[in-house]
Amino acid sequence: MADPTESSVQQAIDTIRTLSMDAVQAANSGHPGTPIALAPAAYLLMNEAMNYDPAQPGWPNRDRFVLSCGHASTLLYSMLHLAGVKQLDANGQPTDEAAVPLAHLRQFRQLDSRCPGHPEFGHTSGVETTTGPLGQGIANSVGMAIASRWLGARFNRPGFELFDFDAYALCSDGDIMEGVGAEAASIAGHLKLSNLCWIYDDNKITIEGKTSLSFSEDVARRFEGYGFQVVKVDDINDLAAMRAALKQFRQTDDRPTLIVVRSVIAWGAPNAANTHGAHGAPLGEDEIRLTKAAYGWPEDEHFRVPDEVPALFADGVGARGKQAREAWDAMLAQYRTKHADEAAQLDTIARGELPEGWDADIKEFPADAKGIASRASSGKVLNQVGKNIPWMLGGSADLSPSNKSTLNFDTAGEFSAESYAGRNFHFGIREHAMASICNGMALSGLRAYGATFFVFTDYMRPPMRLAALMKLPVFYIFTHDSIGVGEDGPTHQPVEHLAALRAIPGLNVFRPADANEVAESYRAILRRDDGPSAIVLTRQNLPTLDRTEYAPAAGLQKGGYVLADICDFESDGDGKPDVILIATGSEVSLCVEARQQLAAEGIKARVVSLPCWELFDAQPAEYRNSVLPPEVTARVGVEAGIELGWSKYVGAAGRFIGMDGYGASAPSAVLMKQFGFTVENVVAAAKSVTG
Ligand SMILES: Cc1ncc(C[n+]2csc(CCOP(=O)(O)OP(=O)(O)O)c2C)c(N)n1
Ligand SMILES: [Mg+2]
Repeated sequence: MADPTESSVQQAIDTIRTLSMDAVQAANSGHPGTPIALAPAAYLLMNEAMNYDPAQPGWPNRDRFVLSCGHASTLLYSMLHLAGVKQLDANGQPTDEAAVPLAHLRQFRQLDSRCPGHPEFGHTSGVETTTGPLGQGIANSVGMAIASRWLGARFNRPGFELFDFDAYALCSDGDIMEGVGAEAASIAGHLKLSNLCWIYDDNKITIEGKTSLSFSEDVARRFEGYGFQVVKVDDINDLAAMRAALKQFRQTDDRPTLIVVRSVIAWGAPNAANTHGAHGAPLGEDEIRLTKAAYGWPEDEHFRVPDEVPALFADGVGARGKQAREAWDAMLAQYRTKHADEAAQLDTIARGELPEGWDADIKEFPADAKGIASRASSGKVLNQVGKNIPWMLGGSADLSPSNKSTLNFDTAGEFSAESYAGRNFHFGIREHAMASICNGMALSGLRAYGATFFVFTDYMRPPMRLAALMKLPVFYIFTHDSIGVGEDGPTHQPVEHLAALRAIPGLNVFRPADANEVAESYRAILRRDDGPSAIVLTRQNLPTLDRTEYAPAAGLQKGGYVLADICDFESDGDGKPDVILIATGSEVSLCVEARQQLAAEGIKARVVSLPCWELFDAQPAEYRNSVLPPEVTARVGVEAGIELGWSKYVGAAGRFIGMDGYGASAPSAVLMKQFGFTVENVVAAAKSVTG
């Protein structure tokens, strides 16, 4: 194809601009100014720079485009429409249907449109990640760049460059101001991710007005300090300068690139340009007419797509991407014959499955009254499964010795700028970016995990929520789960955190009672392919229950199960318990002991272990009622956390033993006693509810 003329490029850019303003106007809601301003960058990326096949937006080695400033969503939708990106089916296979038909763009922000207010992964093919919360997209893109490097290091062979994709992100002042962006940039620079390119829209405008209200740092120097190459472009409409900047990125192989580009929000709109009003309100029909006139566009036409524009994309990214993807397919076919095992692994990754027999090495923990901290049993199980799942990888925010989150078998290795094949990550003290990076890795097919102290989940809540929203099978290892932390005191003792995580729809939260429940938790977590999970673990030892005496730990798969029943009383009465003791994690063994004491006094207690509320609540009513018979209203709930949420299990007639304030600095055993987590207290509560 001959190089397109500058006028045809300009026409394509103006089509993106006008589609974006028309969509916002039709919705009477949205953000027109930034899509208008950034249209040249989006055009050049998609149609000239990226290795991307619109017919196969799931192609594993495609370059990624992340719109981190998700409010500019119409920019992405217009581009996906014009490039002719196809929608993928539920199995990730391309269909003939457009991902963004014009009819959907006309229905921007309306129910069931493929063009929701902010881009949603899984809803619209071509949307690489859900964005809107500023800072998340750029942090995700670091995870994608990492995934590219890791896949390359693990799977490429001489003559087979299967993975070398780049990750591009468009970002705004908000992305650059948010702390998570700084954390992510810091680690990206450290890891020398030269396949990462952020284009920062330095438009000097945010919602409240000029950035001078709150932002005066030298962004370029900051990023140079992180180890980025920084390229400045004075005007986003200077296409030659933009092309040169993108070329400079591609030619740099030792560090990531930040392109700082000046733009004018709502460029070309005679009254709205360069005003903060253009950020989040429709331009209005009159201003749209004036703006279209300024572009030399028919003023009264809406959603106009000149025939030449889709053709330009078809000749550009369409042709280039098809060729690249077909060459890649051919390479993969060859690779299959030479590296069959690796190819089979890639197929398994693509299907979102795990290798056959991945859990075969999980060993049962023998009964042990002294027991083992659940963080320690977790470390063992993590390694037993990790060995068998080559693409399970992750690390801690500088707490791996405490979190027991290291993969310590020979082939695991450490991920660093010098070795991208390693599976142990050092995220540094950056919990927020850690979880966002895990999302980016998961979006690239990897089974990523992050670890820290449970109390610091507050630092990583936004990306956990997004993992749940995007249905990503990321998992989190959280240790030091309660006042059982002991001497570190209330700053390090989670209290409301279980309730806070359970409040996130789609996040499965596991708090296993002993080592065998830990093992079962990993089974449940890794088997899940449609959402994130957290495992919440103790610092202190927990007895390993004798499963010949108590119910098998496999009961965990249903979220909750009868651990110890009233069998001692079988000959006596109606077979129903007098009282049900319900607990999670470290408090389960208290209930087990309390049951024995109650039995000595002729009170029939059932113990229910309830390690995962989300799984339990998803069981049929019949099962739930068999565990917690509605007619047995004498119930005691025990958990070293706040009561929020427990009423649905303990009911109005029940009692809850938990925390209603912060802990204190003292040895763990002292605190457990001080705050009422004793067998006596459980026994007394049980008696009080049985009246
Ligand atoms: C974490 C987060 N905080 C706040 C917002 C609400 N919000 C949306 S855009 C924006 C700032 C707009 O300024 P900028 O990022 O420079 O985007 P521009 O208007 O230049 O496109 C804010 C505060 C958000 N989306 N995410
Ligand atoms: Mg801005």
